[in-house]
Amino acid sequence: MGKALDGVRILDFTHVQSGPTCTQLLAWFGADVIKVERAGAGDITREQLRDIPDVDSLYFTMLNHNKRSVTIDTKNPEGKQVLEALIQTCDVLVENFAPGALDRMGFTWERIQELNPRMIVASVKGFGPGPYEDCKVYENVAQCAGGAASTTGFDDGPPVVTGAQIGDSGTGLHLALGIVTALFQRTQTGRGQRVLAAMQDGVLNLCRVKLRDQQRLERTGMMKEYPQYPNGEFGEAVPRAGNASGGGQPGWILKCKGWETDPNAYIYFITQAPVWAKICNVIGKEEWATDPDYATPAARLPRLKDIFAEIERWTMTKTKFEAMQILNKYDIPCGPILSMKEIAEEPSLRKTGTIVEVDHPTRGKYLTVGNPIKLSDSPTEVRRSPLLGEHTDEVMAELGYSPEQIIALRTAGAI
Ligand code: CAO
Repeated sequence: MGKALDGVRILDFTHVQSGPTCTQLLAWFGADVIKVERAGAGDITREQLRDIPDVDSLYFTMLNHNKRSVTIDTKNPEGKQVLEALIQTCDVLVENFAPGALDRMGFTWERIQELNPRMIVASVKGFGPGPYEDCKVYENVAQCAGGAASTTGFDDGPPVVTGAQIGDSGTGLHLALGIVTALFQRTQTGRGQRVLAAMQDGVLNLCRVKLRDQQRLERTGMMKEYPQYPNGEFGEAVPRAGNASGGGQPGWILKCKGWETDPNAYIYFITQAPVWAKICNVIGKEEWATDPDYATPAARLPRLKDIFAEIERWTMTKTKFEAMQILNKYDIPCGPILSMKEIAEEPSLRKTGTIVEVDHPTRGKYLTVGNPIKLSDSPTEVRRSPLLGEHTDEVMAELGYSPEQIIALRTAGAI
């Protein structure tokens, strides 16, 4: 079966996490992704957080599936020529170097346009134009600058970063959408264009509801669904809301049976208004369904702490899975707190290809997260990440270099 991006060639100049997330998705959709790395070293993540000596780390392998790897010294004059040949034969150049690095290599937007006017140049940077545009940025910096950290955690504690890599993987995802959109526009205009996804912007986009709340706060001085209401204090900025759920459907994380020893024996419980009577029945507080102090969402808001404490008395008598089963019967929205171990072992995620076991020549078998976006006409096959420079000769031959020229370039240190 064909793939959605069959025929699209990507010059992948990405490293670490944000850029590689993007190009991996494009590769899963069928693009030919040629990852350019520095000879001898490669993407720095190959050697970061290694669990097996001298073997590509899981950090690298899990972000670089379905790609080919070529090693080129892009600061060597002959290496630059090879890169020019690649620019002329690819549709998209994706990069997430520090600001200015591509220009310093000699590959300005103008130069790339000269070489290939159809080329789409897609970049991840920490910040867009402005006071921080020259800064190098990693995941947690973006989470802090994009509004996630100031709105995450508990009111009486410091800002907290989230385990979800919204700065890196989140921005890679934004960039991938920009690239396919630019490819689509190119079918009309015939021209390439620049695509920029700044990590601060990507995080802020995911924190959209918090900017909504900032304006609500400024208008009304409070937000009733936040745990600060009615007893705590609201300041000038959106506060940290602990585990409260927004959107007017109060929720909280509650202990389940075994919580004393299992750090993940918890459930997320939402007291959705239409099922309030059912919740009262399940937890044995039938009288709350008609008691004016509890019967309506507005009446419940100032009592949420006590209400969740009462519900927790019930959830603590059940495991999170038992509670799920019972609550689902009544359409009460809830979710178990799943550990990574539980997720890794979940058969249904294996079946859908969301968790995939991959074999690697030096590492052996490992688990990865497959393509979370499922296309019915473009199924994803997850193939192992390339070894450093594994496809240099293959790609050079495709570019028209003879075996002798390849040897000469290697001798010159260009590849
Ligand atoms: N041959 C020769 N030189 C190469 C090369 C190659 N194949 N590939 C890269 N280089 C050079 C670059 O040209 C650059 O050289 P100069 O500094 O002389 O211009 C140099 O390698 C280092 O690139 P870098 O500055 O991007 O790398 P770093 O490790 O210092 O910084 C990072 C890493 C991620 C902080 C920075 O790249 C960045 O801010 N990127 C944008 C934001 C981003 O994506 N952050 C998320 C990363 S995932 O957490």
